[in-house]
Amino acid sequence: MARAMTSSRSMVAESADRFSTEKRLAAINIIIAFAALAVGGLMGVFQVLNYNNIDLYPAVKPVLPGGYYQGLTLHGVLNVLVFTTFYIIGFLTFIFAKSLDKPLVSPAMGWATLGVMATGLLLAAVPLLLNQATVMFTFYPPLKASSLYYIGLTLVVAGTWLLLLNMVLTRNAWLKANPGKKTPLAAFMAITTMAMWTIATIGIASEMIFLLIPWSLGLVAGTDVILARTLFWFTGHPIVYFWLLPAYISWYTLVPNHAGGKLFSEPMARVSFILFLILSVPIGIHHQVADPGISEAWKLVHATFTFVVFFPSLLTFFNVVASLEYSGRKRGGKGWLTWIFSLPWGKPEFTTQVVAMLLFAFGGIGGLVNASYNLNLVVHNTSWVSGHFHLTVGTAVALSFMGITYWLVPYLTGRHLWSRKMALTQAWLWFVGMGIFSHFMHELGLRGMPRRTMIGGAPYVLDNWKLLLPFTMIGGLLMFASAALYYFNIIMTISAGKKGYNEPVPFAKALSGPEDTPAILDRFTPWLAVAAVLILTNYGPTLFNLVTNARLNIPGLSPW
Ligand code: HAS
Ligand code: CU
Repeated sequence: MARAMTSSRSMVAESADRFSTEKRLAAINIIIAFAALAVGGLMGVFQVLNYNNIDLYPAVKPVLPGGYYQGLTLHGVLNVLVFTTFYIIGFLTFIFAKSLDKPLVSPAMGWATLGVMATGLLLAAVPLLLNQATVMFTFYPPLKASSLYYIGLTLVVAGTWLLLLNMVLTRNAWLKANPGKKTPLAAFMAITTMAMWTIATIGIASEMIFLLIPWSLGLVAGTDVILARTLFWFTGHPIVYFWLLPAYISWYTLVPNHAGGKLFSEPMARVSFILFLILSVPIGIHHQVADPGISEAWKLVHATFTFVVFFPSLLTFFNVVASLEYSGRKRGGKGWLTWIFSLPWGKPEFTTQVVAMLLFAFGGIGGLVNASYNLNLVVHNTSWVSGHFHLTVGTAVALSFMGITYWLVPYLTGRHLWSRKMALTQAWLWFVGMGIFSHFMHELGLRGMPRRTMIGGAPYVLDNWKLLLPFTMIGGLLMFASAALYYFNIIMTISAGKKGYNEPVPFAKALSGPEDTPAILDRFTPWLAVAAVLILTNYGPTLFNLVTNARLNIPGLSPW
């Protein structure tokens, strides 16, 4: 932490400007995020080696007494809870304020956000490292962790609520000073993301406060497993859009500028985000198709709505590719598809994010398979699902977040990126490594390989898995090499990058911008009302049934 604070201080070279608080907050959050990813990512390498019977866990037993499953828990928690959340809070704080051209009204609340989240992280880290919380990032009961783990994660979530409050107050002040103006696109998207997320967290907060924390403290003897899972997925599905939407903010409001062009349509971009606000939460039961205790009818309703939430991503697909085509043609590109070659492939911040998009198209299509009621029964709990989320959160999100730092770290430090070539190599290595890894994880899942299972040394490994497992290792090692290049390049940038970087935040203009945006696409209340109605109809009966029939009688298990 102390080291993080010192380097963040050096990252914020030009301190005395209007946005110094936002810049510091962005820097510290992003440092914590990437520190978490370093450890979480390393655990991934251990897993893929274990798949291939290279078992490194005995060698690290003093620090990782829980072996494979403790490593897997760290992999999930650090990568998809800590890396994502801290990065997102830092990035959104910064991009929101810069896009409004107005600092947050309460810097103190900004620091409190970080303070509460960091305290939560420290509390959760203790049992995680002591092997007292080896319950995976989904912490399904009856697996039972130390209460510090649940309390810590709850604090991380509660800290994020403060950012929404700060954003709303800041936007209100901005609207007063700018009557009749539309909220700038990136700021609008940042608030929408935080509003969606805050509604989504009602599930996990209730699960923690009413079930898991009292249970882990010994105040109640048991818990209700299905109620706990249902509250978890109330948050656990929309959390994936909480991870994705900040990447979308970059694809819409920054990447068209990196590409040398403009965003195709701002109104369409707003429609996409409003649809996410409405539709992200009331579909979480698609993670529980195989669970008992929930009626088939509601499972089908949630599956159907999942197909509807495909639509805002298809809008994004169209809008982003149209923006890229505009840029490619503006740069002299011709032909149906050959304009693609005129895009600025030598720019790391551009290429990193566009290759992330390419893999995301496949991750998205796989999502449709998951969402189909009958097909879900084939892929659920197999390594297919791990293949799916490594393309989505592991690439669309994580690789885009790296791509963003290729301009943001120079912006925050005033130093040029140390090596652009190394950055480009990093992006393509991730693309190839992840492409191989996730393809074979999908295929192994179809052949019945379970997820979240120590495959190395297992007696039931089928011959037709053995043929494919080495490819997961090749993919994993390529990603490891990519990550090593990333960290090396960023550390060299901060410590030895050429001074004198002085570019503005690269916001893109739009071909069809605020002037074409109807007022309803800059409002929140009507859409929040629609969201509330859909959540009540889609979750109301199931939750009512589970709560009224809840029996807190399942004791905890800590089998590690
Ligand atoms: Fe998912 C399971 C369904 C998206 C993450 N998902 C998971 C889990 C995770 C996860 C972590 O219905 C496992 C949770 C656990 O531990 O159990 N998912 C979907 C669907 C979508 C989807 C329908 N998932 C995501 C995203 C994630 C994510 C995004 C993280 C960020 N997922 C499911 C289901 C399950 C599930 C079931 C449960 C499975 C089970 O049984 O356990 C959709 O939202 C996807 C829409 C995406 C698209 C792609 C659009 C493409 C774009 C890029 C275009 C640009 C290009 C560039 C191609 C339609 C926007 C062109 C370039 C040029 C040069 C021209
Ligand atoms: Cu989901």
